[in-house]
Amino acid sequence: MMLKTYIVGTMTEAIPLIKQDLGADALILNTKKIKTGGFLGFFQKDKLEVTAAVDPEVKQEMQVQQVEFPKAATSVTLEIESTAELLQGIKRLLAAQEVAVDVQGELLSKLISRLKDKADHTLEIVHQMAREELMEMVENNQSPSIVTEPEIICFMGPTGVGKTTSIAKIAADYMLNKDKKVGLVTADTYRIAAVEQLKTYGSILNIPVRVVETAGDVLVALEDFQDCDIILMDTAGRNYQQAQYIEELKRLLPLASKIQIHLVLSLTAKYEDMKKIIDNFQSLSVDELLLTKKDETSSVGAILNLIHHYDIPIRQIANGQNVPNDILKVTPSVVADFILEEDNHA
Ligand SMILES: Nc1nc2c(ncn2[C@@H]2O[C@H](COP(=O)(O)OP(=O)(O)O)[C@@H](O)[C@H]2O)c(=O)[nH]1
Ligand SMILES: [Mg+2]
Repeated sequence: MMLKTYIVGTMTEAIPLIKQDLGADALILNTKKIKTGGFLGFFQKDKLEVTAAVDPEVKQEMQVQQVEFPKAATSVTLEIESTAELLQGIKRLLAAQEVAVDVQGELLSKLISRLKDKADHTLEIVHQMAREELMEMVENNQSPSIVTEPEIICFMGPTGVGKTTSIAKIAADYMLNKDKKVGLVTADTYRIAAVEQLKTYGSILNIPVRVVETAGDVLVALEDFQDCDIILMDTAGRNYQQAQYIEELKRLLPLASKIQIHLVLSLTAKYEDMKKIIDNFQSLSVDELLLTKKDETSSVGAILNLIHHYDIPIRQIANGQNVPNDILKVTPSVVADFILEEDNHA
C-alpha cells in the first residue's frame, strides 16, 4: 500500500495532487486541521493535512476477473467491481452514518491490507470483511462489566434524553425477565412532574420508590433497599456542558458508596456536544454510556465513534418510547449491523 500525506489549504487543492501521485483509485483515509508556520505561536496558518492511500497490488489484481459457473450450459463471465470502487462504497456508507474520519481511516486501511491477500473481491466479501473489522473494533474497546452486590446505578445526563424512561425499561427487565428485586430512587425534584413519572412506573411494576435530595438521603435509601439485587437512581436533567451542574451531582453521591455512574446520551445529539458532555463528566468517572433515541436518527456512527474515542463501555441502546421493550443489548454484531445495514437509512 502506498500512503501519502499532503499539507494543503483546502480539500480542492488536495484532490488533483492525490490523483496525479496515486491515481484515480486513491482513497482519502484521513483529514485533519493543523496549524503551520508562525513565530512564537503568532501568525500561524490554518492548513489541512490529508492522508491518501492506494494499493497498486490490490488495484492490479482486482481490475477485471473472470468467474466461471461450471454447471451452466454456457460459461458466464462476470466482471467483478474494482476494490477501490467497493471500498469507496464502504467509505460512503460510513460517511453517511457519520462515522468520524479517523475511525473511517482505521477501518479502511485494515480492509485495504486484508484485501491485498485475497484473490476474489465481491461486494459480499468486502461487506463481510467490513463487518468483521467493525465487530473487532467494538470487541476490543468494550471492557467487562463491573458486578457489585447490590448493584447500584445512578443515571445522569442532559434534559429529556430518556433517563427516566430507560430506568423503567431496565427495572422491568430485571424484575420480569431476571426475577430480581429492584429498588428505585429519584433525585429529580427539579421538575414538578418528575417524581410522579418514576412513581407511576414504580406502581405499575410494583417497585418501591424513594425520593432523595441530599447524599444523606441517598445513604438512607440505600440502607432501606439493602435486600434489593439492584437499585436504580434517577437524577435531574441539566445542561451538563456547564461544569457547575456536575458539581451538584457530585454533592449528591455519598463518598463511601459503590454507585456506578451511567451517562445517558441521545443519539440525536451532535457528536461534538456529546463529547463535550463526556469530557465534563470525567471527574465523576463514568462507568457506562447508555445511548437513546436510536429510532429517531438515521445516522448511528456516533456509537462507533464513542466506542473508539472513549474507554467507556456501551452496553445498552434505547430505540423507542415503549416501556419495557424498546431497549437492546449492545454486542459487536449489533453495532456492525447498525453501521452496515441499509435499513438504518429508511
Ligand atoms: N423516540 C424515542 N423517545 C424516547 C426514547 N427514550 C425516551 N424517549 C422519550 O423522550 C422523552 C423524555 O424522556 P424522559 O425519560 O422523561 O427523559 P429524561 O428527562 O432524561 O428523564 C419522553 O417522551 C420519552 O418517551 C427512545 O429511545 N426513543
Ligand atoms: Mg427524567
